[in-house]
Amino acid sequence: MIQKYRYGHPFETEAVFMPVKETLGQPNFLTVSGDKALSFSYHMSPNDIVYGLGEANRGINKRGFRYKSFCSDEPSHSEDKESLYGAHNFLLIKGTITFGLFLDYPGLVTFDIGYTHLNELSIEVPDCNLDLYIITGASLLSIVNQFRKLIGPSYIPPYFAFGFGQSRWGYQNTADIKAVADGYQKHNLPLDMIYLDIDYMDHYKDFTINEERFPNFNDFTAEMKERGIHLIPIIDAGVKIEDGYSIYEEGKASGYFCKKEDGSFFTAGVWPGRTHFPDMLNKEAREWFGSKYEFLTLQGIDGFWNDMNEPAMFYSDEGIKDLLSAVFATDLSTASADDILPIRDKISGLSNRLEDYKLFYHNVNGTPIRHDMIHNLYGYNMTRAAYEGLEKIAPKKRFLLFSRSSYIGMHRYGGIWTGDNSSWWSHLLLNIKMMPSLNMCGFLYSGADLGGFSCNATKDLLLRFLAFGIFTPLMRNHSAIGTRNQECYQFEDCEDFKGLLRLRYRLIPYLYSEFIKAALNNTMLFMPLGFLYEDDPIAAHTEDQLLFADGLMLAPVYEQNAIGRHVYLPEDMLYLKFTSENTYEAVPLTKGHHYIEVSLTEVPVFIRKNHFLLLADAANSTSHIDQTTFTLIGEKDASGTLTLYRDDGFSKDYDSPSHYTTIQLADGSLTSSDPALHIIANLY
Ligand code: MIG
Repeated sequence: MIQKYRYGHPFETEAVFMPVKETLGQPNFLTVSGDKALSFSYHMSPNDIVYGLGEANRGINKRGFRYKSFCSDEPSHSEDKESLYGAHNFLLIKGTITFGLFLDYPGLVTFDIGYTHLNELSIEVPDCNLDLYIITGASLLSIVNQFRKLIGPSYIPPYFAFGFGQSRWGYQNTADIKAVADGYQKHNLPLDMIYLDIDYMDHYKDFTINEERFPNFNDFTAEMKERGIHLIPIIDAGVKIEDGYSIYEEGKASGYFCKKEDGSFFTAGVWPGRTHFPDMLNKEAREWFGSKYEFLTLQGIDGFWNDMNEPAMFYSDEGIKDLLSAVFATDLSTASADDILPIRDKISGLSNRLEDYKLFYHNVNGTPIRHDMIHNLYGYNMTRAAYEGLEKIAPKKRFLLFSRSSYIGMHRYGGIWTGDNSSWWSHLLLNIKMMPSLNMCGFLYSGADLGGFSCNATKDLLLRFLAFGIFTPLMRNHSAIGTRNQECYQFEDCEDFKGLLRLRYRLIPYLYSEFIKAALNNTMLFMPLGFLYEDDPIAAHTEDQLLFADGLMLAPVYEQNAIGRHVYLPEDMLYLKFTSENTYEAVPLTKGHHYIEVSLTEVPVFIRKNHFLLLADAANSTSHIDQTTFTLIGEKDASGTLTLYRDDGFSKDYDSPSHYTTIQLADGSLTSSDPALHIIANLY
């Protein structure tokens, strides 16, 4: 059951897809106080678990910290950080009372989850206009399912987007891109996508190509596609101020950029230098910006990543003026550290200043809305602009699209990647912990920068990152300029990567099928163990193992120099250890605690009772995966059904019954509803 409580006159965020009727009175379970600002509190029992918050720092259980929903370009995801790029105000409390809570408010929200007081949950909003939804149900899964129906169906990418992608900030020209394709192909390592970071553009201008470094881009795209590689360019939020640049000129002439109170356009410094921010909350401006993606689709591009859309800014005109006046007011001959340090702070505080977010306005159906009040909707609406634009450009075709910043509701338009992590072991663990929270909020197509974005990756870290990444729908190795080269072939004995990458490709038909079913049925791909084994306290408090789709459990190794790890099995399971793309060991294990040995090139997977894993043959490109021949792995005495979803990988007709094949195992014999399917059953 979903109850909606309305306070004041909330801004229409369009997070909610299936409107529900308002319930009058005060919400169940929570204590509400305040009138100008609202505060919601809840007393937690010591063993209550608080799930949620989507893309957020720390654990699967969010207790013991304070989080702030305020989309932030946060380049260092250290443990103390309260805000990342997304604002996903969904909590799921499991305990004395079990309920879900969604706070639909597009500005700053603070979630104090046992930070100030160990057993108090308190949510603070500096405003009195918002919608609060309370969701109850028979299980955690049912609450998530209801929430997902409320916020609408998840974005579905094309099939190729399940392949492996290589990215790096710093690829300068066609030669760099070709070298990446060569590097992978030479070593027989699969690859479907190479990402183009900001250097493909002419002076970082959106919807331009640097023709010196990327001549005949159209031909280049075609040449790469012939080699099985999709090029995926980045699009940044800020539009360069430059006379004669058509995007700037058009936006200026139509008034499509965000304005200050005096009616002039707000200026922010980002990669292109001084830019204006397209008013993504203005429907016309959104349509205009979205239509611009055609510049690239006409040249054979079929995927994009939207960046810097918190929106991030390095500085504003106002920030620079303020800094300079402080500098000029300081007499260096007499200044003490007390005079200089505030200047240093002004310099380091130039980026993403709250004061700047208060300086500009959006035109929402003719009403000016100050940016900071709806800050968390900007990236959402940039990606919506892209999705809706692409829908007009090619209505029947799916494009790959994901964003850095997001709000609840953006999952209908694209996926997200989790931004600038570091080549740290703790960030592999963070990746593992974040996936289920993202899924709760509908972000199914998501993943982290595998190997880590900042800092230098080592080969063992990348191997372990990939061993988990082979299960994340978005599987991309991405790194920052200036860091150690991180493409798989850059490491010695790079054939060590082959088994992992090719195992991913063996898994793709299964992953794709499970993904589409999760998107259409509003279920999750990654789940905390507690979602299934609700009454098992050990399972419920396990933070480093996940359930995956319908029937698997994952227990990745995430510590350096580990030769394996402890695993807790909440029930008997079949333990599979992939030792290479074609070999694996299969051992039935009993419920309880185990230590499993896992070398750097091995992948552990657990199959639940009466469930199966389906593997295709290995391939080096999604276009070469044979979708008619499979190996099914399960337990000898298992009986059950697996529904396999297949389609052409780019159309949008998900509902056709012809896409579904039922594979059934009973009493050791296998049947399928598609006679053309060849399945070998390997039962243990
Ligand atoms: O200020 O485009 O998160 O993935 O490589 C950095 C350069 C801007 C941030 C993104 C990262 C990307 C980088 N961008």
